[in-house]
Amino acid sequence: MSKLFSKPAIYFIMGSQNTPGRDALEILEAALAGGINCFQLREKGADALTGELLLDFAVECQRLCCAYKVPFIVNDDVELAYALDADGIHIGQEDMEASTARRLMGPDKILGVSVHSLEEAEKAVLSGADYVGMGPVFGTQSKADTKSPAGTSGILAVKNRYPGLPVIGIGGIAPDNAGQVWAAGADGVAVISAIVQAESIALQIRRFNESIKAGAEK
Ligand code: TPS
Repeated sequence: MSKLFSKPAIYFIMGSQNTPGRDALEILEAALAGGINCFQLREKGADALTGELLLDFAVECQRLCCAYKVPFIVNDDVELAYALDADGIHIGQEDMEASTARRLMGPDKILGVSVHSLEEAEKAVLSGADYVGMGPVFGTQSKADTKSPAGTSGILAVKNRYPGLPVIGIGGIAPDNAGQVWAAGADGVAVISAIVQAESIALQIRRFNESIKAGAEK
């Protein structure tokens, strides 16, 4: 795989719980066709798929990502990521130790870690993280146990300490505020609701791409 996040990334995150009454695979395909460059499968909460249903859904997501040559990353579930030979795993602070995930997945898989501070980013780097997801930058409805919005200062601090570490901003990011995230030096924006809930996913991703240029001019 080419270097991770070598160009600004529109990193889409979704689970079936984010698309009630709609076809999640159709939404993923629209996002892939629209130009996302990373995907994370995040099945969470009371309605999350489990067992065979989860496996079948995950296989379909992976197949679509593969067709569009977009990395397929699994949130939290190392067993699933390993079974599918996914491209990577994303670990939160309340999940398995990132260093354990690194050991179980091997040296060649992508390891991402959610962080809220420079200290957590330092620990993630020592655990072998390839990138960190930093947030919530803005207020988010998509995560139940989330911390209060931190703005872009954490991204600035982590990029200052680790210029070569890819930092992905997350939490309430939409095309109209993404410019601030790019301006702070983020390598990507990770997004659930602003993509899932968009009337036109293609148009929304185009707007995200336009925000990259707007951010650079700030
Ligand atoms: C790359 N996380 C922090 S805020 C949030 C999530 C899932 C909700 C965003 O939804 N970084 C990465 N992956 C993760 N899973 C997290 C952090 C954890 P919305 O865009 O609707 O505000």
